[in-house]
Amino acid sequence: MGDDDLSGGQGRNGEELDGSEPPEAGVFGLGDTVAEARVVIVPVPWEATATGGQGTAAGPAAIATASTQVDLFDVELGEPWRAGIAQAPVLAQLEQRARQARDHGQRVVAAFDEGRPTAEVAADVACTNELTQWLAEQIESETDRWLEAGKLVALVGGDHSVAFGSLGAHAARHPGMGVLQFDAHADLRVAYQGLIGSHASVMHRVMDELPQVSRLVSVGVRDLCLQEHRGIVDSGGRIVAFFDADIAAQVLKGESFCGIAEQIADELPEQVYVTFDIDALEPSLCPHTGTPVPGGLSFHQALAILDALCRSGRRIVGFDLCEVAPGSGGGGWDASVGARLLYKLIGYALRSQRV
Ligand SMILES: [Mn+2]
Repeated sequence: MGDDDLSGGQGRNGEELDGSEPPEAGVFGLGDTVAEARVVIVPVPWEATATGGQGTAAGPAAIATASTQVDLFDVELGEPWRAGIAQAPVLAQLEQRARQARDHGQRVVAAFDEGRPTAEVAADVACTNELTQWLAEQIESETDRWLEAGKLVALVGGDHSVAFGSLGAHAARHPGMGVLQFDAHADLRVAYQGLIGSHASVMHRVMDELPQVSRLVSVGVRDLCLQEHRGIVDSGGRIVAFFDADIAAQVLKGESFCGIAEQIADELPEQVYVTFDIDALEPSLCPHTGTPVPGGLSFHQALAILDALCRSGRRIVGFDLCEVAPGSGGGGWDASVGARLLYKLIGYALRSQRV
């Protein structure tokens, strides 16, 4: 379709255009309202406790912008967009409180980095924790509201700590659910730097405060401390880690990745929440994320795991995508990968509803 031909021809999705299509205004260029859409994206531009590079607070907006370039037809998944996908507005007060949390949080992180006594920043720790708790409650009630309305909720962060509220809402509705965590880090630290809402301790918080979560299966982990490793070993099987090094070694020896993906799926119960930290992927796919680590999953390996989950008959009850950071240069690569991964997550989650 030429630029000067606006009256007909084919749209991005290959459909014949007759001028009556809905305005391509929303996420993925769709015109769905949140009321109509089966999938509701909840954007959480929040980044209180970044310890590495910054920028993930800009993730939701960058992904939304990049999403308009994603082809709506997907060779693997067909046409997920037909279910309706819409983005909810950013929660009231969130951006203002996110700025406050970031200012307090950065003072804590700076004191830690400079080796100053944490007592010096006790007030900042308290304020950050209070704001983090406010956010978790807001996200949990907002998520619950969408679940009550029968929506499939896709939370888009923000740093990984924002997943906690969404996990809480889903766990309450699906007792016994499992969590499939894609991540370079275990995120099992206990209140990292005194911050309960640190991105580095979000899974510890989940295991500690959400007894409805029967099992956590982590994939791609390649950066963790001894205490976190002990936490996994001592969890009595409630936490299962497929370390990146082990996966890489198996693949290098010629083992089938599809077989590994099936093993990962088999560790999970019937209902699964997927929490996807983009840094699980190879850093070339997320160069501006806060804490990139060499190694990691390829894009297709991550999808193969989601595919195995669906094939096994398990159901994805909800999911999030966190730590996508567009980078200060304005390059759109991180957001482009993020938007495509988001569309795949939506597609697999929808597919898993039918089985
Ligand atoms: Mn993480």
